[in-house]
Amino acid sequence: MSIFDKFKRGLQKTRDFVTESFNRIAANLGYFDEDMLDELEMVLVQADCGIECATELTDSIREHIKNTGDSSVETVLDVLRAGMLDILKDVQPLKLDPNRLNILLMVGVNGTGKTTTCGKLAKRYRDQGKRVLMAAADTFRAAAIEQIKVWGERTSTAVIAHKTGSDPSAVVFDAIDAAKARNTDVLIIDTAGRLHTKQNLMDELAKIRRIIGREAPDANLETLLVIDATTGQNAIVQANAFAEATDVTGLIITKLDGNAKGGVALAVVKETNLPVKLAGLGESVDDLQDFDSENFVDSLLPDPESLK
Ligand SMILES: Nc1nc2c(ncn2[C@@H]2O[C@H](COP(=O)(O)OP(=O)(O)OP(=O)(O)O)[C@@H](O)[C@H]2O)c(=O)[nH]1
Ligand SMILES: [Mg+2]
Repeated sequence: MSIFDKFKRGLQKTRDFVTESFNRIAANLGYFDEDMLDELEMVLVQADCGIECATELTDSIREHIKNTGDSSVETVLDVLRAGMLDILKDVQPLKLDPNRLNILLMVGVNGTGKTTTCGKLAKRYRDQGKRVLMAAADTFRAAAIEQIKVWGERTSTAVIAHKTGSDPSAVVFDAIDAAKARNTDVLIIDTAGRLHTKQNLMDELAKIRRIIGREAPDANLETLLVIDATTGQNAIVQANAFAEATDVTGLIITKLDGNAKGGVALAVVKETNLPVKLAGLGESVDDLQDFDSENFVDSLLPDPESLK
């Protein structure tokens, strides 16, 4: 399956919603008037693009219509597409540095898909022939260590783990030690889900970061905030809080396949200016893709052929 097909399959619910809305609003007319543009703005809000984004996108359509007099459905769709691509212009895929240890630190609130994404990434890099190690630095939940070990078995990746309740920074310390000894290419660190409002948990994350800075100062560190697309606009609040507490270098947006709210990627990028690096498009090990703006936008918006 091509990458475009994977995005299309994952974002089908959002695309169906947007396509139906386009057809409902502009049915039989073939053009957009002011009221219809207001409706389109609401559709974008419902697809979770965020009010700011939705306003910016529809304003640029209004501007275009004013300048050209062309309000055809095809043109509106083209301008909308260009506006979305502009918001996502700084997206960059996750790159490993081949000459040093790469550390991927996964952070985020509970249940966003951190552990699953660790497993998917381990699979990706194992398939590329890299030396991969995982660290079970979620010592908070009893089942968490077991869960990452299962992913370790599934992907033939070694997992450094301590007991439940132990200090996650100590796990990270040992994992870095092991990574150096084993000449590891990629160390993937799973951490506990934490509410961005709980200061002690955010402090724990800062401690993990200090350990990495001290023990692996030369490593290429990516702190990846995992965001669940189905949490809606709360994702923005989380992203801002995490970005403040730790130097987040990129976003991973998971569960884009989950509902018709795929637009949240636009809202989060607009609000945080952080690059989206990866997209989670399903629960299986291969359902992780480099975030690709063109594929994303083309999967979110109606296929011009499907417009009545
Ligand atoms: N549909 C879908 N489900 C996903 C995706 N990524 C993760 N999940 C599911 O989301 C649920 C939670 O995933 P975990 O990986 O355990 O999340 P976590 O962030 O590690 O959770 P905590 O450790 O409790 O904070 C699981 O049922 C996963 O299968 C995705 O991209 N799409
Ligand atoms: Mg987890």
